[in-house]
Amino acid sequence: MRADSPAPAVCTAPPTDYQSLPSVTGPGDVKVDLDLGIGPGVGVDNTSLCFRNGSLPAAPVIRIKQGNRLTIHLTNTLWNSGPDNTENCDIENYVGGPPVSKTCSQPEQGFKAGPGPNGSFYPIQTNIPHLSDGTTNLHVHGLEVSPQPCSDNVLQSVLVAANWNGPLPAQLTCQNAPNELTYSYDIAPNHPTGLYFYHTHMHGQALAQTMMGASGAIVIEGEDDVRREKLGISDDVMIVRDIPSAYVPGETTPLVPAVKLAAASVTPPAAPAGRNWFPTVDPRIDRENIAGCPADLPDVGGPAVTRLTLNGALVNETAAFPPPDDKVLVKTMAAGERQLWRLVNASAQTYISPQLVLSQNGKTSILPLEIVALDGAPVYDNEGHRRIDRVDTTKKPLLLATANRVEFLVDAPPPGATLYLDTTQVTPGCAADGIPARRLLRVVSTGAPASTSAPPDAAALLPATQDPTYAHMLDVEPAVKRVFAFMEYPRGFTVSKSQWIVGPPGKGQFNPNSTDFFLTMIQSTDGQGQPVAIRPFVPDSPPDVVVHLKGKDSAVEEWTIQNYTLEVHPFHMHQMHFRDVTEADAIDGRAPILDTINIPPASRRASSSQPGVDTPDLPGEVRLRMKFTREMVGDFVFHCHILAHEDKGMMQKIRVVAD
Ligand SMILES: [Cu+2]
Repeated sequence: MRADSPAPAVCTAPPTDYQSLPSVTGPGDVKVDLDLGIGPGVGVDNTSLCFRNGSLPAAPVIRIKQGNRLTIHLTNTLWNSGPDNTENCDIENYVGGPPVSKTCSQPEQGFKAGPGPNGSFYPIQTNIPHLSDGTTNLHVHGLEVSPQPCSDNVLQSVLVAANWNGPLPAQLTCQNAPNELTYSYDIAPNHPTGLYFYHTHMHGQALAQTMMGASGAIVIEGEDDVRREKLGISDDVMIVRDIPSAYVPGETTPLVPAVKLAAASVTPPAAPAGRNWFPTVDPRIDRENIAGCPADLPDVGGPAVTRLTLNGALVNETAAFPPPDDKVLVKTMAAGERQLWRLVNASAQTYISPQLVLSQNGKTSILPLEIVALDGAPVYDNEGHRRIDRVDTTKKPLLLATANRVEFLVDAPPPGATLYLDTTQVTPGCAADGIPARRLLRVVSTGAPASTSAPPDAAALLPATQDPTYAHMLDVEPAVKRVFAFMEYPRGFTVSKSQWIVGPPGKGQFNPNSTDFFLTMIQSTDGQGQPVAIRPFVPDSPPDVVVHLKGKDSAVEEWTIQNYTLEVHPFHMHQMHFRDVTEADAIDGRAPILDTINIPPASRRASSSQPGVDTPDLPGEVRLRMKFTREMVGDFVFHCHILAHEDKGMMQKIRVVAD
């Protein structure tokens, strides 16, 4: 260990009630110093990570106007706490490969990938979890910036722990020290304005670091914000994070969810779509041996294993929902005030489904969500006409997968009334952990409303002109169409060393150490996408997908993402937004503009070889229009944003080339 290692930066203790987050900002270019540090968590003797900026009490909201450069100087002050916390194993090839690598403690076993109806199944290769050694890096989620080194690059950026004394990875030109890196991001003048976020993205350690709190918000500001401020509408940034249930005081191994799951919930997975240019089911995918569910396990999933925090404060839960008011985090607004709430689901594993509930004169009603933006992109149709979506969440629940954001208008409750922000129970599929309803926030208003003044008109927020950035993408014939598959294969394998999430797996419970997770291209009209093997992400490998711009400024492709598993997966593409053109979502050219999208689970069928087990039948599916541009030239990744899955290999590398 290096003798001169400074002590880690110390995080502020988490707040016990709702608090608005501090910001750093500037009129032009913005420079921010962040230290990745360590501090107390929400429970007793629990630890969290944080991004420290000077004496600010929480990770700052970084606010920058379009057309400027954001510079983040990141210092990793974490310590590697020893070899027992590290287990990095070589990729091992089950089919014909060596059974045990030099550095791994247990043999690979348990895959069944026998001959299939089409001659054979794709052979399957395995991966092994990496545990935390304090190495890190940074990703600016959703920002449309270069993937080159020293910009939004997660493949070559490596900041080792402050006390690192092992071999050093290659240093970039923007590194003054092995544990420091200066990232520069050029925000284009037409960059979509809205909510983004930063989090660590070290392959193998993304789950642990993000779940311990290593994230913060970014707001890209523009003309919308000028109009908004003229109307007297302030904004409030809300970060939802998840933590393992075992971290909460009074809860010990095995994990005890506080809230019981209802038998059914209001967020059903969508039915699989049909009618494609490719077969609905790829016969070379071994569906019979994909991780299944006990036939009696409902689609609400197994026990909940996570709890939530809101802006760092623990969201309390009681056995009955909703909890009494005195247990709920509270925020005050001025009577008559209208705000823009910018909400990011920065959870590592947990979906949310926001709902506004007004309690007045003994009656409760569900209020519509007035949605201005999703995933940092203003809502508009194929022509570029902006609008505010008024969504009745009792009819169309808003599902925020991990990493999704929503920005919506909220009016202070009338005097004497109470407004609640809930997240309703989510149905993530029988192979997933359960996600119960939670009451995130209680809002009360203070003072008397200004006489007779109605809240400002929401429509006055919108520009008179159309937004061309993502307009007319539905009119373009895609240059290439591709199909990708999410898959999970179980094996008789466990890691002997300490697992980051504690507790033995229960019936139907997700066990991150006995399942391998895959995201693989299986079809493509340009001839790529006939995998020789289904294999997890390998950082040093050649790209899995190559996009050719052929000398043009951009290329539009259509990607179909299929889910051959019995749980949800959020698909995230770095460096871009795409438009969701799945039939059910694309009506009237209203294809949502997103950077992360939930892929519904497969439908279930009884296993033909395992009694009492259901296996996947028809895959869940979404279809996306993507525009690759010159700014994206380089190597970057797309992956499942359930970070346990990403760490286990559910990720691929893409290369965009100019010719
Ligand atoms: Cu996943």
